[in-house]
Amino acid sequence: MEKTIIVSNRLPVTLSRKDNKVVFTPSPGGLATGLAGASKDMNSVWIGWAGFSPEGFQENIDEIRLNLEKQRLVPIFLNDEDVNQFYEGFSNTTLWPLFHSFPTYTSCHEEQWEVYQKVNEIFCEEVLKHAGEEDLIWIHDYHLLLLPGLIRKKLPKAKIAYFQHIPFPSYEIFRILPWRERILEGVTGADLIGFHTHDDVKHFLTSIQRILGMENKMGTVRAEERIFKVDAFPLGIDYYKYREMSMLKSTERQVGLHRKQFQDVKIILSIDRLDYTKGIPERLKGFDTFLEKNPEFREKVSLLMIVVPSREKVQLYKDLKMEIDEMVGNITSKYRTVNWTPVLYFYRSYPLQSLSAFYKLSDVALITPLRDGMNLVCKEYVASRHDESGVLILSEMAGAAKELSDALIINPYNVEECANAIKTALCMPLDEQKKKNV
Ligand code: GDG
Repeated sequence: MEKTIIVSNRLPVTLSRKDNKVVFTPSPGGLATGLAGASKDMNSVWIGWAGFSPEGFQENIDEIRLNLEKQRLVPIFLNDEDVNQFYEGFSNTTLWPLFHSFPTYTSCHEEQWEVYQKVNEIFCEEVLKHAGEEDLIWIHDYHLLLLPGLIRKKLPKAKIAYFQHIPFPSYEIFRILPWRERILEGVTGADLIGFHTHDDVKHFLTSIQRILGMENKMGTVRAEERIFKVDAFPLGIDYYKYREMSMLKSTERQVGLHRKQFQDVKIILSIDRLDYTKGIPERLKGFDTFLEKNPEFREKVSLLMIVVPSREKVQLYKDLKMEIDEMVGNITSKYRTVNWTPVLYFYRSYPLQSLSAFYKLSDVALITPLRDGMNLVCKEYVASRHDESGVLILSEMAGAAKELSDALIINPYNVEECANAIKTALCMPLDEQKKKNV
């Protein structure tokens, strides 16, 4: 029987060590959320890095494999040096900034590219242990751009799909990459290549046309003996899961407790992984300007800002964390009163039900990425408002802005526009909020 083999850099669970024991925790981020539904299919397996170096834990490996096998998960173990060059290096300091159109943050190192190729080959070997030509091999994201081509060489008739969760940049930016041909030759080994938006599709098609000379007709490309298709598949969320969770008695109890504490203070919510693409300093500037220009709102509204730790070993992320800490400190010292804190800032992750309570509690969600493939947090906010109240302020740079066009759409670089949108959101009559959210 045909299987679906999901392949991504990370498994949906991450392994780590605590008190000499191996601990399993859910992996953070949108990819794990987005694929949660697909991976429930009993006829699927998921191959990915376990987030764990086996060094010193060799005797536990069989036990770990067995434990994961029960969940249809297949771990790949990488040593610390490979992780450093492949993940922190090429994936997160070359591809991530370039694909999010931050060329000045992009660094290109030959040694990291070498390890990127090597790790894609390690993934290929693991996939070949599990896949036959009748199976569907579904590869996810920019860590594995070479994998479709590598598998195609070994299994010429395999059904391969590649989906990219982050944006694809314009040709003018993509062409910067010294290994651009090799990357595109890798991806175009797939039969179906998907992105969140039509803009990403357009950018990708231009790049393969200009760099590989591949022409397309309505997204269909003929390449030697094969045909492949490129299209937009905007990723959604499990709407009913978020809706139902927000209606649970236990969630309502949590909301009640928070409400008691906040009393009549309105809450503006933001949730993101720590990342310079998420526009966190820009959001703080917008909120600061809003409080500056509208003193009558002081003590009446707080920004509840959850930042989930991510890529903490990368210098740029360490710097960003310091910048955010400092900005929150400045806003606090400028406006805080004995009874009120303007920014309630939490640098940690929360269980899903606590997020649900935050979504339900908050009058406004303020989502301001400078660039985002889709952004699922804004969709989760709307799904969690079962009475259809609440206002979403959303950056036009998020893929989701193409779908959630009833939100207050802003340019996150425009501080005044962000500040004005906050005021509009806080003053919006309930019937207008409901009209926008149905
Ligand atoms: C990439 C692309 C694209 C957040 N904090 C906690 C937590 N989360 C969950 C949210 C949401 C997910 O993580 C974040 O998803 P996003 O889409 O907002 O962002 P990325 O992680 O950057 O995801 C993005 C996505 O892939 C999917 O294709 O939309 O553009 O960058 O589901 O709820 N979950 C828990 N605790 C937290 O503290 N449990």
